[in-house]
Amino acid sequence: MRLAVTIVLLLGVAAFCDIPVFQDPVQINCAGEPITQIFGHLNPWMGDWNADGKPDLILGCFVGYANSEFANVALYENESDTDIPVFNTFEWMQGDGEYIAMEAG
Ligand SMILES: [Ca+2]
Repeated sequence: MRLAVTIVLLLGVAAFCDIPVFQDPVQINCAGEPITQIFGHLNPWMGDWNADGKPDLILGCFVGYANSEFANVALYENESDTDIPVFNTFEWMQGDGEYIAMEAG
């Protein structure tokens, strides 16, 4: 009896849960090389930063190369005219002439 109740409960829970379905992972490259960082903790966001109609990659980095004591934000402008983004360069984002930075750690 206990087993039957457990099975019914599990089936009931499963009926109301949306199980996420993901596509296969895709490696993102810049100039043909994988976008990586030694310390990891990358925080990507896609948005049209320069308002050209193409989504750009904005990447929060745990430790930036612009200033190793702070986390920085890298901007990869999308150069593609198709639905598949192409990134060939990046720059550390700045505001008022200073690198955008947050304390890391
Ligand atoms: Ca854009």
